[in-house]
Amino acid sequence: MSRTEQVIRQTEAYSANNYHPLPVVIARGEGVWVYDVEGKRYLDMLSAYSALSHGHRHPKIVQALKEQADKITITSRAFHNETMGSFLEKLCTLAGFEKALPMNTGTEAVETAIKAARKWGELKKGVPKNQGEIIVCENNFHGRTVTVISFSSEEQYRRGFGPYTPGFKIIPYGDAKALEEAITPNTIGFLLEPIQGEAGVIVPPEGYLRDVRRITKKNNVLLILDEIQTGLGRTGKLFAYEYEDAKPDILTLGKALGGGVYPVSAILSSSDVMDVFTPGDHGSTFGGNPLASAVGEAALEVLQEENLTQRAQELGEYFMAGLRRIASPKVKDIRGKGLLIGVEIKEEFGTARPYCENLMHLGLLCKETHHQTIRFAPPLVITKEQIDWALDRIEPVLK
Ligand code: IF1
Repeated sequence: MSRTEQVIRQTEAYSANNYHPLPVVIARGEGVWVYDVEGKRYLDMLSAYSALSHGHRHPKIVQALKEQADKITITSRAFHNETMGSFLEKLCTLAGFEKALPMNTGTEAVETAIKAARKWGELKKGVPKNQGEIIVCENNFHGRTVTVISFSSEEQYRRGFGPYTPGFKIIPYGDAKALEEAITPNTIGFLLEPIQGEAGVIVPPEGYLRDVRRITKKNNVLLILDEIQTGLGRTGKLFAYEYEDAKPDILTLGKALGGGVYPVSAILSSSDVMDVFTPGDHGSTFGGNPLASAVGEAALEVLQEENLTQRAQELGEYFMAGLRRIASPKVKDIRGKGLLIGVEIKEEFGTARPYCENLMHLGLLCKETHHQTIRFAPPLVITKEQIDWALDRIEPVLK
């Protein structure tokens, strides 16, 4: 039995069966490359769903992790630590927000945003107690907690997990008129992804985010943008909302904020919103810990020093053009922004999974989403030559 089969067997013997991974066991990673237990090399075109925008084990980020690990790692928020303030100042300054609240996973950031919006609705908008409503979009993905899947439109993410948290209304994505019609005096927020990742890299119509920003402002509704996947350079802008000047009232970040080495997430907002939290209202054992803060600050420094946003813009256009040049009759659509790209396979040519399996055999790792779409989201440190290397393997598989 090969090492791969041995590890997979052991994993399946003891792990809940909550994923269906490709049959590859990754043992090492460096930049855009990962190596399996047989020593085979793969180009990582998934980047852990955009948590690895800086590439695997970026030296400066690993260095920050190691140095901090030799000083102090966890303190809890019962005491101050010397790294969190510095990290949050850098984050707020870079993103242009007054305040941040650090958490660990993306879902926790989304839950924190929901709590902030609900309390703001009651204290500042004057919505009657427990009547606050948050509007969300069909095919949203914002995480896996019970409250967050309560407003998912994907049956599999909900099945068996009820009873569900009330207070959410689902409208079609990309339709500003539907938003206008859904708003009531009790609406406190509108939560959406600027580009829907898990739904299959769905880019909304031109002008949608601009309209949404105008409509929410006009109705005193908080615009809550979930940039956990699209944020921090992935789409060719620091934040995807910049394409349409749709700066939100609350921004959720995660994934790449941890530099590919540690779970780091946060919400960013104004003092007016953030001040609804008073000591003891909300928290987390690990939120804002010294390790997370040191890594988060290094991730932001590398993002700027290596112009990762600019790279995503230029290399995303280059990659998209290369994919379009393949012109495979099996491809229904190629969409995305920057280095967040989805290639949709026509249903008559089967689902995307076999294409991902074929690409794996050719040394390229990617993942299907919602059956028909192959998602390509390489680390933002990828080079043109590596994109050419990928295209040389994608072409025969798509054809
Ligand atoms: C899985 C994909 C899924 C996210 C957005 C919040 C979260 C995510 C926009 C929650 C997380 C991950 C979760 C992972 C697979 C991946 C994913 F969209 F990226 F492909 F599931 F849809 N907002 N997305 O994309 O962040 O709590 O996971 O840190 O759950 O299977 P998290």
